[in-house]
Amino acid sequence: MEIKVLKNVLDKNMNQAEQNRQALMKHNVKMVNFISSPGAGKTTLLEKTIPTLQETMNVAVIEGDAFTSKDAERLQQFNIPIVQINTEGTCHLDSSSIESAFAELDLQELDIILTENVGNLICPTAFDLGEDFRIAVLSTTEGDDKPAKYPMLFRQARAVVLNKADLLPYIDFDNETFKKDLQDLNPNLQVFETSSTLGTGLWNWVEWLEVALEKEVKRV
Ligand SMILES: Nc1nc2c(ncn2[C@@H]2O[C@H](COP(=O)(O)OP(=O)(O)OP(=O)(O)O)[C@@H](O)[C@H]2O)c(=O)[nH]1
Ligand SMILES: [Mg+2]
Repeated sequence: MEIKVLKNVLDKNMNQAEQNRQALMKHNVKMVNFISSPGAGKTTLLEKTIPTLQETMNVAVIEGDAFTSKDAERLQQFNIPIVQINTEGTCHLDSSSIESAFAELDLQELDIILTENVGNLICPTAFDLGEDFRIAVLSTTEGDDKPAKYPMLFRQARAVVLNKADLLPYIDFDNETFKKDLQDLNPNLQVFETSSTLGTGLWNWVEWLEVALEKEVKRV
């Protein structure tokens, strides 16, 4: 019985995700879904990524948080459309909340929507939002074993950003194990090493993201 209920929830989510995808394609907007544990650095990475994207594209952000609009407030400095979704304790965004966010945005005027999911390594992976691709953000302090222990996200993601690289000298993080586990899970995965606070490694990441978004345009 419970299994059936869960299946219905996921089916409903998938149907709405497909509609979201159609709406994005109609307006030629690309959407990226950023997923990580709480505090890995999604918002900080967005703070460092948006200024470059903004130079050539019309960017909007959908901020998913269980509570508060703290992250949306941090991004207000960029003068871009931001929609805050509070899930009131639920551990992930779903496709119907994204549909509601679309109603607050002028898709016609946009090129890209960056979606920051609720901080969680598991729940968001089960909910398609209609995005073009997913980015996994992992911080060094979470440990090199996280891809092996939480494989779903790393199988699905187009790229992994290993953030807080500035802390590597102070912690026990085996880069070889980390990269090998990623390779085993998903050989096509792009891996970037960044410090979003110091601003290192960001150039490669942003350049790759711009190209990946461009490819999405061609695919559509
Ligand atoms: N040392 C270091 N700290 C970082 C880095 N990136 C982010 N932080 C810090 O990590 C903390 C969490 O960063 P956020 O960007 O808020 O993380 P988040 O993933 O958006 O968090 P949630 O939205 O709550 O899931 C903040 O104190 C940041 O300053 C980094 O590259 N190096
Ligand atoms: Mg955040």
